Amino acid sequence: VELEAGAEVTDGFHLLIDALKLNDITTIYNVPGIPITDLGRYAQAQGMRVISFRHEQHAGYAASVAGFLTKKPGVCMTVSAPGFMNGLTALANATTNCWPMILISGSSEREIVDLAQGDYEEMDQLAMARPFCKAAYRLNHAEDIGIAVARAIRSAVSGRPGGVYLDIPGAMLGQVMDAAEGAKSLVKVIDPAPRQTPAPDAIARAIGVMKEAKRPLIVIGKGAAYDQSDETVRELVEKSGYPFLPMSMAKGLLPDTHPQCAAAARSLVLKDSDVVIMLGARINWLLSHGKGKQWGEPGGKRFIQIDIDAQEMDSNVEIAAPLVGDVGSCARALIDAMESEGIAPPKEWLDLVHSKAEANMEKMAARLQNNNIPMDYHAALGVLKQVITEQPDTILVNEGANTLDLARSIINVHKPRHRIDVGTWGVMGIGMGAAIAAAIETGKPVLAVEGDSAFGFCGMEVETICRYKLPVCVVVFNNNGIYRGDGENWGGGDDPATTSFVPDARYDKMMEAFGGVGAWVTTPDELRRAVNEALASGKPTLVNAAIDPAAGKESGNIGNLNPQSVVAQK
Ligand code: OXT
Ligand code: ADP
Ligand code: MG
Repeated sequence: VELEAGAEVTDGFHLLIDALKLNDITTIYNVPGIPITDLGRYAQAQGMRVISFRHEQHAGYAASVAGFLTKKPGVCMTVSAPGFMNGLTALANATTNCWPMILISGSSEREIVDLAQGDYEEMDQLAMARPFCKAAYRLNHAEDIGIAVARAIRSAVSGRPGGVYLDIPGAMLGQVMDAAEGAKSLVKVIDPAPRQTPAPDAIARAIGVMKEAKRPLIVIGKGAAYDQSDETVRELVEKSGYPFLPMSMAKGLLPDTHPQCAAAARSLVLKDSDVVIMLGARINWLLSHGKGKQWGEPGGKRFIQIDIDAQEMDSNVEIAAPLVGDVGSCARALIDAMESEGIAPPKEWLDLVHSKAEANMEKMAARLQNNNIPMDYHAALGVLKQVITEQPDTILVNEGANTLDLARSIINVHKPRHRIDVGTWGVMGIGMGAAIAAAIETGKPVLAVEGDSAFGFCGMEVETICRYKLPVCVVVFNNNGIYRGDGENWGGGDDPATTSFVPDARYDKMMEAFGGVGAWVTTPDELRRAVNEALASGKPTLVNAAIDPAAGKESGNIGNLNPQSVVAQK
């Protein structure tokens, strides 16, 4: 580029930052190093929030969760090859969960990489990224930054959201441009995720199915939580009168205490319903693919599916009435069309669901009261349930196996997007990244309920939590292992069982090592006190809760997914 002498100039570093800021992206989840160290520094200097992590996977998870919470792409920034690959897991996880995220990674000299001449951290990152995301772009020239960032944003949030990769060869950052030309090259994305309204005939078809329903159900998924049409969803549920079943991260979109909530009658409603409205939820493994004995008589169901992605229809079972569009527009169109149709489910069905839910809740309530030492999951989760009921603004982060499955059914969620967990892949290690993003993006207190194994995947990020003084209380359910702490060593040698950890490990000391508060608790009362103190003070805290090593089940609620050897020899 020819520059006039004395002209004001800009460069790749600054154009990239300006392009993000122009599109209201104000936070970067980052791990510094060659070639993006100064990019992070300049971003901070230009008023962006740059949150530096200890490992890219957690920066990436944080970015993806920021995407889920805000409907704007969360941005993660990494160095080349190994840093890029550490971030790639999170990018793939974002795409799998339909969350918008942009992974920006520095990369090595194109000329050297393409000739495989052994550059510093050489890797063809663009090619590597492609299968793991919705779209992948490389930026070779500073004058293309505006368009590249615009494409990345639109790709991440439009249609079904997902991960986008943006490859930044280090040399591009140093390219110089005339400042005025540079400013003109930037693009502000207009209407990045246009609303998609369903066709009237598709709505009429859905109403036709609803009119014949005797035992209807609405399954609400995290696509609906993402859409943020909270009031419209509530109106659809309440005007239809249908019982609703929230998927894990859709809990709280309507409060779990809502009279139409069928969470505590899950088996019954899946088996006995005749018409099911899927609202931003895929019929995947989490719903047994819509088949099998969980779903009752084969052919006994008709599905109405609301999804932004037309390709999702008939993925596992026939969809009688596909409604392709965003949740808010589809729900609104259904509500408007329903008014004149007198849609109301038979009272016997509602009574049946209600009485099953009540019975399950009563059974559960009794189990939460116990004072066993060591604590079991129910006693400890009973305490946390009460804490969240008293402080419903707290965002709950949750991972583990038993710690996850039991917390999901025990802890009521009262507000939309106030529960973040392992998502579609059941991934361990999302907890600290999710907690950090939740605190940064919402400013609310966060309670992260973690299995001791789950915590181990991301535990070093407690330093990040302390460094940024985030109001995060981590509770580690310490049962000395994966699923259970009393695992057997089938080989009979001296090594610990494959699922066991050092017993009574003092994870609380990790938090203390970085200036946070640590507590080791063995009773429900101690747990309650420690968590309440943490939430009141807003100080980074780790409560290490001793849980009975014999209390858990193999793989929690999904033990049926474990293959069995026919050779019983151990
Ligand atoms: O109706 P019925 O009678 O059936 O009863 C249901 C509800 O009606 C009722 N219910 C209630 N009753 C009363 N009151 C209320 N309020 C209420 N609400 C509900 O309760 C039952 C159950 O209801 P639920 O929970 O809604 O339904 P269910 O049947 O469980 O739902 C099915 C699913 C599939 C939707 C649900 O189970 C689900 O969402 N599951 C997600 C499971 C998941 O993703 N698990 C995580 C992965 S497990 C495994 O892979 C692990 N690994 C391997 C690994 C992973 N994952 N990642 C990586 C990167 N590397 C390795 C590892 C290492 S887990 C793991 C670590 C585990 O150890 P930890 O130490 O961390 O954890 P601990 O186990 O605690 O030791
Ligand atoms: P859950 O795990 O809660 O069941 P899934 O992640 O399986 O939910 O499904 C979410 C679905 O929501 C995806 O199929 C996705 O295409 C869809 N989706 C995402 N955003 C929207 C939106 N704004 N409107 C409609 N559907 C959406
Ligand atoms: Mg455990």
